Amino acid sequence: MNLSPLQKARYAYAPKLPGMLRAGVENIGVSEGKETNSVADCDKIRAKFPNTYGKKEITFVKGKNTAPAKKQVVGVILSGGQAPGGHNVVCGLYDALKAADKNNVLLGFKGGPDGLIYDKYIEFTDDYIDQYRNTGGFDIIGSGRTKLETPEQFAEVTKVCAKHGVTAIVIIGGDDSNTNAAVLAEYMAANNTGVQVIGCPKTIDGDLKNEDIEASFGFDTATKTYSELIGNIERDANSAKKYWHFIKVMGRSASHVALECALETQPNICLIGEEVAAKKMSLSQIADDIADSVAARSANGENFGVAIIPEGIVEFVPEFSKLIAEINELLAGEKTAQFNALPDWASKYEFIKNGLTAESLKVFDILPEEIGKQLFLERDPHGNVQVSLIESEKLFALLVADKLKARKAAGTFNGKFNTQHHFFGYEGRCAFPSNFDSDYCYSLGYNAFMLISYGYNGYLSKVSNISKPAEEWVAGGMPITKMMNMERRNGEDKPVIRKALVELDGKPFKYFEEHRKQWAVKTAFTYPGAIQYYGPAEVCDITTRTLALEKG
Ligand code: FBP
Repeated sequence: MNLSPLQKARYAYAPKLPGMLRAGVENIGVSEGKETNSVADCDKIRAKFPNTYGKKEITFVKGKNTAPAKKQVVGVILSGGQAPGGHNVVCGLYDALKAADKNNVLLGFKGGPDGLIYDKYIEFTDDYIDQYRNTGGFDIIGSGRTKLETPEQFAEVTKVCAKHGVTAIVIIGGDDSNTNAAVLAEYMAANNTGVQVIGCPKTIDGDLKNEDIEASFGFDTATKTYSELIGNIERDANSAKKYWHFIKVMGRSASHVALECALETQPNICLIGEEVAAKKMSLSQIADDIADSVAARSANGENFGVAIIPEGIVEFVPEFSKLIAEINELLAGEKTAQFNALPDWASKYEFIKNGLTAESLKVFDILPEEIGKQLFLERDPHGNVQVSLIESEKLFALLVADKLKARKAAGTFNGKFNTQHHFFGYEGRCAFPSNFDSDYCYSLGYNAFMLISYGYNGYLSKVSNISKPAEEWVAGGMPITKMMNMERRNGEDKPVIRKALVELDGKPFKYFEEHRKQWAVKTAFTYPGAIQYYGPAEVCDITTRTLALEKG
């Protein structure tokens, strides 16, 4: 393999563990805290998880390791979208497991949950693991989005575990994957398989967090990567002074990524989906707000700017999500083929016009034609519009252009509005993990093994106090059921980990809200630059503005 100088250097990086995990596995004791309850719907969650509900919170401490001696064969999977640091979770898990006993085995099941169901795996060795230390990506074993949730799947997984003598499974994933980890843990306990299940909190979207999990891994590196790019664009905009840049960033169901990038770069505009939903804003209102910023800046002679748009924004606009729901109905089942067979856009438009309510047709008619067509082109395997594929960065640029045209005609706008569009998502998901994510992920993996060795089941590996230097981090575990509540999913009430949306009364949003009026008019850009891996800790090891503000 050809290695870049940075890759060679990163192989040699020694991730920092929390203080209490530094003395070696034989010197890690455990302290059990209070019994736990789920965040809501306690009775219903308890009824669904009779074997794993209400367990105690765990903190590791410096002291004698009292875990029973046992040979461990651990299986690990990566689940869902890539997030920087996933490799280090596996490396931390491997190192702890081998430090406890050289005969312990780590199996990597390939391609996500499918690997566990269809028994596709590799056994990790030192040589194999060493190629992936402190690197981005999930290519060590691959990932997948199969949901591990049915009794049939669990039965297959149980067979695979029995075949290899697997004692524990580690699931590295987001809120849905860890919900499934909790269900699998309960199944394993109810069926006396002896297999433990431990989760690790992953997702660049940042929406797997709560009072116990301060951040999901990958959010730090991904947002730093996007912020570097946004800062570079801001500097270009401020140099050329001729374009408004509309930048969509990943983050499907929550706007944490957009908010963090805005805190890092101080753009003129940043939309926050949760606010749009709370204020029931319409597309037209949002476009008007952006047009106000364009006009105010133009009046100051600044015909340029930067707007950040979260990927999931359209789903937060009430009138738009209603339109999408109606389109999904309109094209359900056979009707897609009927629609596709229509010869031209005019006849397709007629079909649409007859199928939508007057209210939704009005919204559809506001959309630029190319975006309107996108709603009918891209369907997911369940026949739904793939909202994340809608080019919302273009949508808002076009809607703003329309507003400004009208203002020009009315004599209230006299400036220029030329746009560029960008989408930053995949650019950040496999970046070399920052020092923070390298350390945090390695710690999560190491800690996951400690939970296994002490016999815990249905826990999420928890490393907290992470806005402080790693020495002060606190390692432990939290029953996943503590993070759960009942939610309506596909027409059924299901126990799920509560997804963390941007809190409009939280400190990160409040800070943004206090400053955004000024940023909308003045050029107040900040340029974070590239992630630094070597140098002073205050440059290289600091984590996100979101976490800094949340932790005060
Ligand atoms: P996870 O929730 O699985 O971590 O993935 C998040 C994400 O990166 C989103 O930001 C994005 O919408 C999605 O994955 C894209 O995934 P895919 O490329 O599989 O469509």
